[in-house]
Amino acid sequence: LARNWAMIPHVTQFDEADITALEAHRVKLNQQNEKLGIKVTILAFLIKAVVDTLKKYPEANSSLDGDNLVVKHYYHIGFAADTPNGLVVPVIRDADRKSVLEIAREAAELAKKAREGKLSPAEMQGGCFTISSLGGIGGTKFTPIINAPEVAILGVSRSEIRPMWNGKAFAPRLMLPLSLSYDHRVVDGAAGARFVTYLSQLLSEMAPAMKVAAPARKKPQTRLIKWQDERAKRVGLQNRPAALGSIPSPKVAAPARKKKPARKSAVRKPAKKPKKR
Ligand code: CAO
Repeated sequence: LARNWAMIPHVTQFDEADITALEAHRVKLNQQNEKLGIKVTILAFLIKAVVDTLKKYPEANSSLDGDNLVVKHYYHIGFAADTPNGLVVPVIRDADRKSVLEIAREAAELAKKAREGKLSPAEMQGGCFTISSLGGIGGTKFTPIINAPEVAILGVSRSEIRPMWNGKAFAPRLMLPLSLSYDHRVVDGAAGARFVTYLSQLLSEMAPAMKVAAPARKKPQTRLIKWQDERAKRVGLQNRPAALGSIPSPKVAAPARKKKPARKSAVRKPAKKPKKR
């Protein structure tokens, strides 16, 4: 770290994300998955949001190899773990292909192994970007040191409820402090600011999006139908059940046909006999 601090021109950009909705979603998710024994902390959401931000700003997903900049198209995200033997950085590989629950489970397993000193070298190699979360300990802001050969690192401090102006009044919001340190040879100041602004927006907005896509636990079929109804509403397909695939949806299914009464014209009166003269 001392070498990185001395050799890399660091700039740290600070921001904060409104995670009020995300925190409510996290608490609910943990209640739903209590029996599975998976505890989701904000770290798992941060990893997901960082992956999406790296996709939008790929220069932060790179490394300097001499005069060459190697931009990566995979997303192995490291997270700093505090252990009795010092700092280690286990890596969640292919985080873009994993769900929040999978990431939470893997991060907890890796953190446990790290504390027990049982991480293999392979589990600490190949990272593209690192997150250093000190939120569980405390503090308001800090400047993380880049984990070379990566070119950026995200520091996360403790969230707190603060009064935020919403245009009409102050409202209590849960704010998460973020600090992005980046290698100024690779990432310009404007790009660094855009990166952390985009990340902050994603964290603020990701909870409603996840509610729709949340994996069903007890009654998957029912949830799937609900999800399809949501999708139908969004794309205006309520009246076109065929477009929703083969699973019947209670809202979009055609109502059962009633038996039609016999048509009047079917009951014919006998033709009048001509009168005898
Ligand atoms: N704000 C408020 N609370 C937070 C939080 C945040 N930003 N981040 C975590 N918490 C809470 C968690 O929800 C959890 O609360 P409960 O116990 O009530 O459920 C508690 O703090 C402890 O979380 P944790 O730290 O055990 O779990 P995590 O997934 O957030 O972090 C790990 C895991 C391994 C990153 C962390 O334990 C750790 O080692 N952090 C230190 C990293 C470090 O040393 N960085 C410095 C490197 S130099 O740049």
